[in-house]
Amino acid sequence: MSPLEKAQARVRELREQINEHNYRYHVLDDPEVPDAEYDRLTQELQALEADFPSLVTSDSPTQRVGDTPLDAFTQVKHKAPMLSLENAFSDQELEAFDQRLHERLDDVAEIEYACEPKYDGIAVSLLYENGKLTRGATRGDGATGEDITQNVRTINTIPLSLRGDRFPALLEVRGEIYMPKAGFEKLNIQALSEGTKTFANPRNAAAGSLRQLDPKITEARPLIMCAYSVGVSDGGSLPDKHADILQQLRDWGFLISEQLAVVSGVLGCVEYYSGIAEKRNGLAYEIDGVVFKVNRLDLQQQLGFVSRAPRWAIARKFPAQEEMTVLNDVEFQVGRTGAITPVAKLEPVLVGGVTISNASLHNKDEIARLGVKIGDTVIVRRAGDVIPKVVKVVTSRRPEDAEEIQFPRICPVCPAAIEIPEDESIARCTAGLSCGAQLKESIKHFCSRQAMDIEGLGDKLVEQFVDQKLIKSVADIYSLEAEPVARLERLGEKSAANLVAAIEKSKNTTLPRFLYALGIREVGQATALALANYFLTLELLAEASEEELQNVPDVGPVVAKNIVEFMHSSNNKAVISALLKAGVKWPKVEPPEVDQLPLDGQTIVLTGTLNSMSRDDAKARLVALGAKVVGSVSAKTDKVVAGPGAGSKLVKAQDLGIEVVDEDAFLAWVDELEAAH
Ligand code: I6G
Repeated sequence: MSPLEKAQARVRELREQINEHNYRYHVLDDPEVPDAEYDRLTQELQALEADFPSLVTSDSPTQRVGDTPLDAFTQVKHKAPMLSLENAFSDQELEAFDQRLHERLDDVAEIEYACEPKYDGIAVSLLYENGKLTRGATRGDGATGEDITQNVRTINTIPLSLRGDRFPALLEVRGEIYMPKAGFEKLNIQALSEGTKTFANPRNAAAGSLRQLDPKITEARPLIMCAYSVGVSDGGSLPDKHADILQQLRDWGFLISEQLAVVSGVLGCVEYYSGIAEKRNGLAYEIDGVVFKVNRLDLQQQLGFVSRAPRWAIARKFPAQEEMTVLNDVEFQVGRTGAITPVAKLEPVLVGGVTISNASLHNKDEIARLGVKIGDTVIVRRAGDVIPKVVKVVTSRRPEDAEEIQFPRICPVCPAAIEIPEDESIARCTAGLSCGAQLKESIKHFCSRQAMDIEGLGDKLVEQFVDQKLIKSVADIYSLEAEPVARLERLGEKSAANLVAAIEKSKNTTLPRFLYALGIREVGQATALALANYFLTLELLAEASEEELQNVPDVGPVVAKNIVEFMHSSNNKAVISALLKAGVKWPKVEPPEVDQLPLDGQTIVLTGTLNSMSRDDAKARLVALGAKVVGSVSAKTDKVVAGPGAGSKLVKAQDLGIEVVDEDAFLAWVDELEAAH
């Protein structure tokens, strides 16, 4: 064998192996070899192709990314129109659809439906000629789309050549290209840190990634294609049921939905819809509904089409997660530590089945990033359990009299001034507990589950007690009596008695809980625990100097200063002494055993929104592992967990070279630590 023949044989072998590994990894989700082996095979193939350029073919796995950016996308006419789907927004509309089909198919007792999630992405058409990918196009207007061949080639779930050999000579595969939620979040975090444009949702991110003239940019984006039908096929045969065609596509190398199911009758469809609706938040990708298709192709043919949609398919849509509304005003809320949060007051709008009239605007930076003004039409998004968010301004609808959002100079609740510390984006009221809002929030914090844990003394009740001047400081909680409480709050005798009993019970606490409940700035649960373990008594802690405090693990100069200021304030001294006098007590603190927790000594910042859990829960898990969770990024921060909406903290972390992880990486990390501990 000549060297060229030898190379040719090896190249063929390597391509087969690489394609097979790629298929197992991306389509079957069942990789057989570690990534390192895959990389070695690819490198060997690259080297051989470099030595023997005549062996390079366009479907080689090394040829996914082209070198030359396009000047513009060209228009392509689809071989068969890409239709749209009829929508159903209720079970009744779905039943009516099934009923209509029965009227046309009078000899079918119950219709079998193939069910798939409707991915929230971009519909594409992929043309295969003699098994080779020759063209990728967007749906466009259904008749004509844009040629995005260079870009679709970079997507690993799109085979450059079909597997096996029993495929039609001409095959047009259709599907949806989408960006998984995790990839979208990572992309936005990166964009924030680089100061480039963020995307409002994964669908826009997928669309933006596909509309790149330079395929290298598309390649760097986490895109997936899920095949959902065959548009045209010629010179070969296909199975006679839709679900079997999808299985066939899978064998040819395409990813199909892992949620594909076949059900019987409309009741089966309704059940499938509610099953997917329940799973929706936990799916790795966004979907906006489910699609039902008559499974038998002969019945599909009998049913035919109405105008631009098949009669045999319907999309049962979820309530939309994004809606347009008007920003009527911005209010400023004051938190426990005086932090001022701008809250968008929106023209009420139904989003995902819930009426939204408020959405957080986070801080000054976020307002600047959005470029939002009062009077603007905005897009609000409520995905999963996440707090509603303003994601975009529809600038084309900006009224002439749109007003700039002015941060107040005076606290919206009390007469104190507001200051914005340098290098922070957070504005604060400077009044401390004499500010009614901070008082309410600190009492709520004092009563909360992780602090004094007073069952039944929830936020609403605290607000009423403060408004009615029954409580002027946390110490007043312990002089509440059942009879006036029952009378004043119309709580009823029994609830009032229960509340007083819960207050009584909370007197037996622990020193770490008590310290945390005091609400000293930047003293979270982990710091409170570290302080208790170091000083053992409240008296010793109260007398400690800033210098001594900094001997406590993770207490830096800022926290030490906060503690000293707090303990030296005559108002706070009086409150603490009243609490002790009321009978708040805790068992003697024993010096801790030296057994270390896995995150002892680590300082972590959570920023942005988490999808799978609340920030409190994330924090509790970290604290239980020994970490200290703080609110601001500094050189002492070990790690930053950044979700969507992360702003200045993320940028600061990047500037300081601090490790930043997304929610997925965070979960994997704590899961591992918890399992090992
Ligand atoms: O837009 C679509 C999404 C998903 C579809 C579709 C689909 O199947 C799962 N199927 C058809 C036939 C069409 N649009 C026209």
